[in-house]
Amino acid sequence: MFSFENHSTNKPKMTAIRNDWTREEVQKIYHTPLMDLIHQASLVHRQNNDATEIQMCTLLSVKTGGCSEDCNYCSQSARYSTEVKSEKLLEVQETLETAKKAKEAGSTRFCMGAAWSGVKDNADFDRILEMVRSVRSLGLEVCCTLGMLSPEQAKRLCEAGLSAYNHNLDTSEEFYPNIVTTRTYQDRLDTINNVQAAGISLCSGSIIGMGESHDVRIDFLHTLATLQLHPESVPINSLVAIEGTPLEQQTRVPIEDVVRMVATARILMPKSIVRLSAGRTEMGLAEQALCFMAGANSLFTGDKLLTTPNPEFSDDHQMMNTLGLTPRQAFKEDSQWKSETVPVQPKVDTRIPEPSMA
Ligand code: SAM
Ligand code: DTB
Ligand code: SF4
Repeated sequence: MFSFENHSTNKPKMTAIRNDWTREEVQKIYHTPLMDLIHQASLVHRQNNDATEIQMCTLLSVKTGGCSEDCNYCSQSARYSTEVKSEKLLEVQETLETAKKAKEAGSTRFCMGAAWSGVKDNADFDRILEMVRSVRSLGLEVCCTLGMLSPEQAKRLCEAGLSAYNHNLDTSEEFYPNIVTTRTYQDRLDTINNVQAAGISLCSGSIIGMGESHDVRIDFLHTLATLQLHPESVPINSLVAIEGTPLEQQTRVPIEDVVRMVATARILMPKSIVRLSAGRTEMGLAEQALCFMAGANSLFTGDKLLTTPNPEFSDDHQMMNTLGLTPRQAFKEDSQWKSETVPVQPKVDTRIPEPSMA
């Protein structure tokens, strides 16, 4: 049982990596009074990571708009009338130029996004593989987010040098059909499994502020934290309400909810990178500092996410200087997420039973 009661050493009793969290434990952590939750998450963070380091990742939308899926939050779905128009896949050279600029600005991970439901085995995929090889040759970690992937496609991306694949569960299984109807939660889990089985680090997180309850967030966190291998990174996105989408009227998610989400993720997945993701243009320095205190240790940097604005590189450098934070180097502690023993079977309970007291 997770406990905060070890006040003598001021350390939580358990910071081992666990994937057997019960829903009740997750609920208890999530509902801990906020200042205590931040404190506990901060202790877990400092016991497991260098809390002065922040990973800086830069996004580029290499294929924008025209997507066939109906994700209610997304500016790129062809089903909604938004400002984003459908474009062709970028050329390798153009992508490489943007990656070089990101590296010069201090970014160590470059993430390429495509508004696809999934990858198809065609010339566009071959071009993506070429992009992965060229960006990797710059000495950057390379991430892609291209929608659904087959085991074979995951293998090809791994061979091309992909470091991580972003595929968000976004919310709980129960709430998912309120947000997306053109694919299932199981489709998301299948791709996640294919990514990990190929030996690629998994990046998977959530969006909060889509009208979901606290229970939905707890269910989501429970699903993620009970994966057999935790995601290497966990982006926490606050909804950017996009005009023309079904979620256009959603109000901004309160900062205390973002902090609570970050802190609970940190406690449940002590060694995963927790990334403060979409929604930062609405946050000030003090708000972001609370998130770092609660265990966030990564940012999307650069003035654009995929289709929406993000703080400027220079603003983030200034914030990090003020807070005494430094950029995390590329490929640090990479190997622990590339286990060759990643299971592809359904989960089994591997806990050793407690000895009977009778
Ligand atoms: N098409 C691929 C997919 O859906 O997996 C990759 C791109 S998709 C835009 C990547 C992620 O961006 C989504 O899963 C979601 O978490 C996040 N995202 C998209 N639109 C967002 C928005 N308006 N606000 C916050 N996060 C958003
Ligand atoms: C993630 O979790 N957030 C990023 C990245 N992974 C691909 C995307 C955020 C998108 C925000 C809305 C937009 O810019 O279109
Ligand atoms: Fe398409 Fe991805 Fe946007 Fe959904 S989130 S509409 S799959 S680009």
